[in-house]
Amino acid sequence: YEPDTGPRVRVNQVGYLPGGPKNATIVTAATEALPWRLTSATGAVLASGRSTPRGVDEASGQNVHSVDFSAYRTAGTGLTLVADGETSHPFDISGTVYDQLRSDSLQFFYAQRSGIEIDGDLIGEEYARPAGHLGVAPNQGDVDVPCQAGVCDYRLDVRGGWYDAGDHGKYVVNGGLATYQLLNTFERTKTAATADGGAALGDNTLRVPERGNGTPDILDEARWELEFLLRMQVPTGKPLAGMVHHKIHDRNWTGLPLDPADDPEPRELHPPSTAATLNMAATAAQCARLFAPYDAAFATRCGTAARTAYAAAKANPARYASPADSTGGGAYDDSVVTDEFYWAAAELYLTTGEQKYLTDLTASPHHTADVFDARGFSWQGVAALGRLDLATVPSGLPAAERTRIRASVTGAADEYLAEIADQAYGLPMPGDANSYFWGANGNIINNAVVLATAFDLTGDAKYRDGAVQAMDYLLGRNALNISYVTGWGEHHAKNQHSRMFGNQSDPSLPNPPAGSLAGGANAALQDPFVAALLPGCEPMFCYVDDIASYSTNEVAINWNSALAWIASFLADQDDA
Ligand code: 9MR
Repeated sequence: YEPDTGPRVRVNQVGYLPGGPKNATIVTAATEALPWRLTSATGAVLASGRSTPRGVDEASGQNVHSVDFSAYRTAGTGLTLVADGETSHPFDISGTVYDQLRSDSLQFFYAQRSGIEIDGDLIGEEYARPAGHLGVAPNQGDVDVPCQAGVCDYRLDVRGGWYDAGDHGKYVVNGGLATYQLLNTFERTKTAATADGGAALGDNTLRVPERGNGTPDILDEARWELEFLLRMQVPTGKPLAGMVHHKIHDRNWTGLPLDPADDPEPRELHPPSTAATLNMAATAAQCARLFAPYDAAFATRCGTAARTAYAAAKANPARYASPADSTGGGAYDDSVVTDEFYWAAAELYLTTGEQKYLTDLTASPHHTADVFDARGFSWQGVAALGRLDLATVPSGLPAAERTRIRASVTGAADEYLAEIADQAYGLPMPGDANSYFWGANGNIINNAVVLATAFDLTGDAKYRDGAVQAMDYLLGRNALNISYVTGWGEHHAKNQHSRMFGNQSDPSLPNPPAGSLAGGANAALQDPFVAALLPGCEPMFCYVDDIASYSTNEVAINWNSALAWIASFLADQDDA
């Protein structure tokens, strides 16, 4: 199998910010510097220079050169980069390249909503669908859901929330990360200079049914999941009261395609877990402080739930979801929860200012540890979430502590910058196969989030420029010459694995909406389709835009939440 990788000059197919970095990669046999030229839509030469030979790139196995045309800063559309007899895909230079990506990436969450009719007037008629999983036949959930055998003797109403990904499961652990990132995208507008007070994320900025209700739409979207997370809590008077069920999903795996409203499988609650309980505690604590100005009663409900969940987790610190529990839904197992404790204590401290949470926070092994992994934070490793919020959200932390915490963010960002400089494709991850795993596109963005936060803290443009380079990789500057975001770039992913979208499985279905991110190259080839198609692939080539490949090409809330965060940050960079 030979993928069609198009022109050998690789660019960010969407575009570059006028004052930002402008980098490209040439795949070539040449070992000496090559001349390049930047051309306008009419063929005029706008800039020219010589490439830098980089040798063989570890992640792709290709001999490559890099091109830096950052010095050219004039806006334009339909530009191309020409080198070695090849013309790149066209791109723009514009201060608004990312503006629409902010709303497109957030729109994905509305498309993933469970328990509500999806309104075609808001999202496009092709995406309209009836409410799923409200207990209307043939659905069997999610308003009166029993537990798996032997897990509990009660039933819960756990309607709502977002479908996790291409399946119809709803997992508290992963929902927690996505909710954090949406809430944090909003919270950033309160502290970041370039966010201009958050007007772009206010009410009436997204196509959601709640628009115009006086609450910022991104909070309305996050609330759809928060209400679900709160419903997953074990009721008072029951065993493990205050803990949170790990997940709810179908008893058996279903096939593609399947409209949520047509899913006939029994739905079941899986055992409460410490990780899920702390994910709810952390995000409910964020909810309590962010909703206070808009809906005091909801903020109070969140605050109470966060406190009771945290206390329950402390009383039950080692209830782990089983790695074997992956029939009908993903396992999302995690047997190290010290990071979840740290994150939840941080959020509760930031919300309440109470000493007991500060005590737990400072006693955590993560408080002084390096929490920023070279390969990004994820649903399983969440200490960075607490650290980023401690660095950015105003609190009563002593000044020296705050300084130390902020220095840990910029220190990690410096390491990601060094990695970017090392990579011929400019991504902030090491070049070996270990960086290409299931959902790594989300982790790549999460490293960009750390870079962007370092920029917010310091105003030093090198950090913003690092975040931009990470996006270059996702939007086309890569070995496959593909943009991993549907609808964005000349050649983009559009056949992501999903039961709800995808005309590869049913010609009457639309592909995922614009702004949907694919999981990305995964050298472990963890689905039968890529295992058969791509044996021996170089890491950056271990991806295919086919609906069958769930381990490289699925949509998911945790990677789209990363995309929404960074798109919102980049849309704010008007001066770059
Ligand atoms: O993103 C998850 C990845 O980190 C795991 O390695 C993988 C296998 O357990 O599962 C991924 O999450 C999937 C989940 O299990 C079920 N819904 C779809 C998720 C995205 O592919």
